[in-house]
Amino acid sequence: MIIDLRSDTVTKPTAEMRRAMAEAEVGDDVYREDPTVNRLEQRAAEILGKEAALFVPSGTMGNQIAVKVQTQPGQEVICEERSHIFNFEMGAMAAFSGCQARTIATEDGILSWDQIRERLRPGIYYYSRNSLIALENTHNMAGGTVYPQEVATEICDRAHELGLKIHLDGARVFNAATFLGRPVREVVAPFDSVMFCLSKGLGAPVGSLVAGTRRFAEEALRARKILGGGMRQAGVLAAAGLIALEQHPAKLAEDHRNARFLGEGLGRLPGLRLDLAKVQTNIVIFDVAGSGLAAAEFSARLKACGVLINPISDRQLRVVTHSDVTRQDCERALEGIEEVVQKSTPAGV
Ligand code: TLP
Repeated sequence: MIIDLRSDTVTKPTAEMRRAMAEAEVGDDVYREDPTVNRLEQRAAEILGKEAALFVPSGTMGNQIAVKVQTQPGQEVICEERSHIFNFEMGAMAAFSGCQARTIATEDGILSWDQIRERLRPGIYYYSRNSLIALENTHNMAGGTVYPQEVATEICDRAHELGLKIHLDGARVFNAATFLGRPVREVVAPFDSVMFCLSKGLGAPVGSLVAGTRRFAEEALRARKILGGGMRQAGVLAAAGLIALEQHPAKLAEDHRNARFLGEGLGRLPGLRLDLAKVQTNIVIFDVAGSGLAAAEFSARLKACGVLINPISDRQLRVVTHSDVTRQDCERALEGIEEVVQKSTPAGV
């Protein structure tokens, strides 16, 4: 049996999801006539405490819709240097919205208002205008780190005073809420728009939501259609999404406990390094340089032991726990990792 820790996107729909998908009441969602999609959007808006939400096929589309709706061509979007919206969306903010990213490097993925303030453009006509700030919570490539709520709130409040909009890439915001022990609506309250994924820790096969004011959602609907994201009988997907949204947030704490278990185990192995303080949610990033192996080679050897973990740089790998891996799977994964380390660690390390 393969243990797949490459991402929380790999989960398969549960039996209950599959049943709900088979039985879903559907209609043409481009006419806004799919009752299951409408129900999902309504529930998502309620849970987030936003006026309206729109079902989209992917997190990438949700993020890019938020950029499109809240910027003009030629403007700058401020984001963290390792953010998904900047690194893994193929320059979409330039291609689709005509915007350039102004990135800020941080150690832990968490921006502060002071760092943002320093990068804001002066209001002189020959500068690009800032219009949008995009935060990522949890921050994926920093290792699933979480914004302290007061840091996020300060950024939003100060930005609003200057007339800037704030988008939250909340692909894993339910993980952030779990870590903070707060309702997700509190976590997203200060943001103008928020995207979250059903298809990550929440376990649904497909889909994300993007939410904000009613006016934002109306514009988002147009942007979704331009991107080719107008789906038809999408209720079959929304049905699984509803189960993910209602039931799975409560299960995330277990993924977090498993990640910590893995993090602690990895920390005990010679040749591996990681910062346990950053293991806050369901992601563990660890450095294998001390094992004498490049991350890609480490990953290939692990695969031969039946454990899938992706490299994210020459020396780092990323583990992501999710609802399809148990504590026992994590124990087995640690054994596999130990085996790779034992066969590779240079003597004396
Ligand atoms: N993340 C994926 C990969 O693309 C890296 C993963 O395996 O973690 N925002 C954040 C913070 C994300 O982590 C992701 C996907 C997205 C947006 C995009 O979501 P999708 O894949 O649905 O377009």
